[in-house]
Amino acid sequence: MSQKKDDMSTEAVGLGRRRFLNTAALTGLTLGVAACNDKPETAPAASGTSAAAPAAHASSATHLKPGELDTYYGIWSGGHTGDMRILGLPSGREIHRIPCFVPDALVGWGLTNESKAVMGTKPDGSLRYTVADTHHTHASYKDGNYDGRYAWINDKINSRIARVRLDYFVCDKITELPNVQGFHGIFPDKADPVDPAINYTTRVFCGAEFAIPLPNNGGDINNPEKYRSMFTCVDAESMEVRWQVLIDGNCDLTATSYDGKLAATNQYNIENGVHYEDMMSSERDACLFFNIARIEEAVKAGKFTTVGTSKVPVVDGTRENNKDPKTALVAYVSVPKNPHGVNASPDAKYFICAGKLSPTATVIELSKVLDWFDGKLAELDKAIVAEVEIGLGPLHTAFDGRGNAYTTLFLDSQVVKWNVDAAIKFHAGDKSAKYVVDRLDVHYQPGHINASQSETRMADGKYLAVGCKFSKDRFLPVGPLHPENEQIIDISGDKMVLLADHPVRGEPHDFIIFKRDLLKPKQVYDINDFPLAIKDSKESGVTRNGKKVMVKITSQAPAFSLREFTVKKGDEVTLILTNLDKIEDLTHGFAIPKYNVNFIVNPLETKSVTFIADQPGVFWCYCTHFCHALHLEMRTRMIVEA
Ligand code: RUQ
Ligand code: CUA
Ligand code: CA
Repeated sequence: MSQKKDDMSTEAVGLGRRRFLNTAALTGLTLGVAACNDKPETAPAASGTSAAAPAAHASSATHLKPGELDTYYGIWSGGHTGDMRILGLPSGREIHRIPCFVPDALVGWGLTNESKAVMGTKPDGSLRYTVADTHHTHASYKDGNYDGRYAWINDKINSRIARVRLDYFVCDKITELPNVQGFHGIFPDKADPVDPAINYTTRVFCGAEFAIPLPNNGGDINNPEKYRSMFTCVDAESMEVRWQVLIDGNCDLTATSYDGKLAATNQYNIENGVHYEDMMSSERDACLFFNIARIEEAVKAGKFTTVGTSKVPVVDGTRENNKDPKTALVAYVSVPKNPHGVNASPDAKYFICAGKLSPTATVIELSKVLDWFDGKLAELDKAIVAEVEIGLGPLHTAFDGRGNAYTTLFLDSQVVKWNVDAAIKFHAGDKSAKYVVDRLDVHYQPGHINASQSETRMADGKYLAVGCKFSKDRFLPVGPLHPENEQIIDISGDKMVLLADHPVRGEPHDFIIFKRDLLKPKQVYDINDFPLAIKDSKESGVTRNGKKVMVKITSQAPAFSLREFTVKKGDEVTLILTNLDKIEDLTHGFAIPKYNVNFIVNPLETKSVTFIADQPGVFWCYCTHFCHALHLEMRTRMIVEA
């Protein structure tokens, strides 16, 4: 075991390239679990890699004393639970979950009229979708750092993008992207490509992984060569879709440059294959670079089409029509077959593509891509300044701000720390350049990785979090479904030090970590933010308009403003509840037995629900959220007359 790792721990990976590609393709089929089956049963041996024993100072960092606060926020995607999660780091404690795409029983997300309006409903008022698959989450920028306004998260299943307000930690908008399926990569821009005054996020880019017939309305089903995928730009403020780019191949992960000029997507299906085998036939795939200024000029000049019933401008980014660098909207840089993550280095110079099926990382220099667009670089692939072997199954890369990259190796179950400058030197011919700095076993099969402030100009190289897809033996067994294992690693020294394991409910993918002072959350709402707010408890009561009945109630611990209210069987009841308590942490709930209603109202928040009073009788509506010594007494009687 240690011998094998030793072999891997130098640049001269002893594995024949061809043999690797063959086995990797096979292992890919079985999710590469074979690679972790040969691990010892017990905790990992440390030979050949960083010591697994935590350093004293470091381990105390993750064990906060009671009442001590974390120094970093983490924003985590929840995977197919469809939510966003907020963690404190370095402790790794989960502090909050923000429902976005799927209903949530704690807050009444998907039940209240306000949340349904965000989520989207069918003509009959029911939710359009109740499943989602969130993968990637990133936050808004200013001056190359997070500005605390928004975070975005994708839903791969239904091609939706959700925005979360980071002042209240709530989802406030969801947009469904037209003309695409399998929306996967997402990244906000960090500046405007043209106007230097706009040094903050105004666009969010979305890559679609699956190619479909365009329009997808029953035609071309049997013409896979006509299936296409698109790269989409969403307006960060309005959340409307601004434009789309038709491409060859597909989109996987997305990255953006600090100057706002370039966005990129990795592409594993250059082959435009419809079947699994077809997607792996080419030795090289691509990383696509989008020239944002040119695309927006083309849209302005009317050089676009539309697809089906969608009004969104679609520009042509296909290979055939983007050969001339001077007019190209898209540049197809080649990268080894079936790559995965693409990540922007905090020095703003490079995008790094992880090889996945290839044991390599590819370093692409952004200024050279811009040179190509300017006609100053004859051969686009000359923008590749390094392509080096780092280990088996590279997926995603994080940075420490000191020139080092940290890439997850899915098949090796390791994180490899490597130096970008040294890799560039090695690639340029200096075979004495030692670019692999360190390796650390993780448990097991890591996917995403991120370091504190890694996706900003202020990468601080303190902590690394690794999302391990398999936890196997790391936690008490709880039946067939294992939690995932999020591991926290100290990267402040030369050697990586594993600090802690955390079980997490499936299935987080991506996450970001940033200093806590970048956020200024509000803990009490502004009552004026809610059009339906009942500002005075004296406005409470029942008003009727034919069969439509409006019930206005306020809450103030430990009582609701109405002790009872009466409606008639068959009424369409809209109940509005404002929480007039303005004290931090004083949340109330409102449940109606037999009516499938329960939601919470935070301080000075207003919510409403609408239902048909179809069952006559007495229904004790009660507060579900512990608020007061008399919390149990906090109720009101709904009388439904037959
Ligand atoms: S992908 S494990 Cu959905 Cu983020 Cu790479
Ligand atoms: Cu109000 Cu419990
Ligand atoms: Ca491929």
